[in-house]
Amino acid sequence: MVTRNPCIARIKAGYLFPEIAKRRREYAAAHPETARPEARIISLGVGNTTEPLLPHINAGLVEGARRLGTAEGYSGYQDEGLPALREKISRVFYRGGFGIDEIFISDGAKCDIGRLQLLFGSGTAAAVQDPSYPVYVDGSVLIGAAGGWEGSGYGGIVYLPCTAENGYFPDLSALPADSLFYFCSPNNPTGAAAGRDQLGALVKAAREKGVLIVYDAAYAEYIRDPALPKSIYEIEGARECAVEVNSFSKPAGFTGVRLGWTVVPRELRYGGGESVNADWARVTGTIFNGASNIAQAGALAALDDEGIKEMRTLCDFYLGNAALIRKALENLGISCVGGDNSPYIWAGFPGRDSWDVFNEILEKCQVITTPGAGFGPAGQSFIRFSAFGRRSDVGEAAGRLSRL
Ligand code: PL4
Repeated sequence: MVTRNPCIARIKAGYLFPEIAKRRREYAAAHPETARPEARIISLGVGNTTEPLLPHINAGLVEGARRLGTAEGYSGYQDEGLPALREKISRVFYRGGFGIDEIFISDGAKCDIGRLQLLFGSGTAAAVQDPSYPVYVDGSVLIGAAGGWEGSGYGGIVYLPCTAENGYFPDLSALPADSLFYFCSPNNPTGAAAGRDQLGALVKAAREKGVLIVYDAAYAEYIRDPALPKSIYEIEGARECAVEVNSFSKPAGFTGVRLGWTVVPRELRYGGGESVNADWARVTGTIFNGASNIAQAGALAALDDEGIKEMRTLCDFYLGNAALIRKALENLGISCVGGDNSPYIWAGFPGRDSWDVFNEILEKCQVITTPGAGFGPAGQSFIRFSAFGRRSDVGEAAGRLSRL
């Protein structure tokens, strides 16, 4: 018989979001009254978009599908992505600063994070913001990432706490040399968006320590403070130390359509001088066959002037939800951050176990949330509230929070 990859035994038994879905199902089964509209369970848990696609972007998708049914418009494999889309991403998000060979179209940021981990193998230490999106840690454990870290008993990952005490920005002196650092801004789950000086310090530390930053900008379009950078490449020197993953999921509502991209600058090198860009082309060329051409047509429309306006409208809508949730929590005296440049609110319940708070909110309010401990040790005693939801549901959930 074949043997199991031993790394699989080292990841936590259940991935966070399916675990929450399971608890929701169990609660609903044990509480038949939740079938009644007034007692229905409302989710402020997983960050899943709920609003219909906006018209211009939707028309782009429809037209993309229509063209595939014509001799002139048909297209097959597109490997790294449609050149027109790569050029447009460069123009809209990076002021034309990247060539199309530096922008790789993907089926989403999460998928590329998983594939990126193949570039570095098991010998490279991985560091994460703590708390952070669980894929960075679980994916690192799956490829057997190890090194530079002792005693936590979990996977060879260095956790850099991001707490109220340090303004949700890590102590960079603890960043291990020659490691991979997953950095997400605006952060999931804390909602903290790093400032220009902070990202400047990050890039400086990465260059001094030989660290490669995997910068996850999946929520960049939620930034409303014009002083905050939306891309790591707004910082000088980042091309030599960072890749950036991004996605149409949260700004365009493409969570189900599936489309993202990764920027791998030509200047980026491993310690041995080899090109990361060339390896990424090789890896994706080998194990990825390109994103849907229909989704890419939708993304092209999203990057038209009209599409950009629609993305802003959609993000503003979810930020409106975030404001409602945050106000409801603050009215209860619960201290929160986030929700202003991000669709997540990070609420503190000092001294409490976050799964216990999750259960209490579910039982008293029939509202699903995400327990902070699922994002890392520093998430204990916190709850993440997602602002993705129908406005009527979010208003109802915010009202029910007064039962806490
Ligand atoms: C549940 C920081 C959500 N099943 O849609 P993608 O693949 O382009 O982007 C996923 C993604 C990438 N980076 C960050 C993210 O927060 C997410 C999505 N996270 C959440 O609630 O934390 C959805 C989670 C989904 C999943 O596992 O990603």
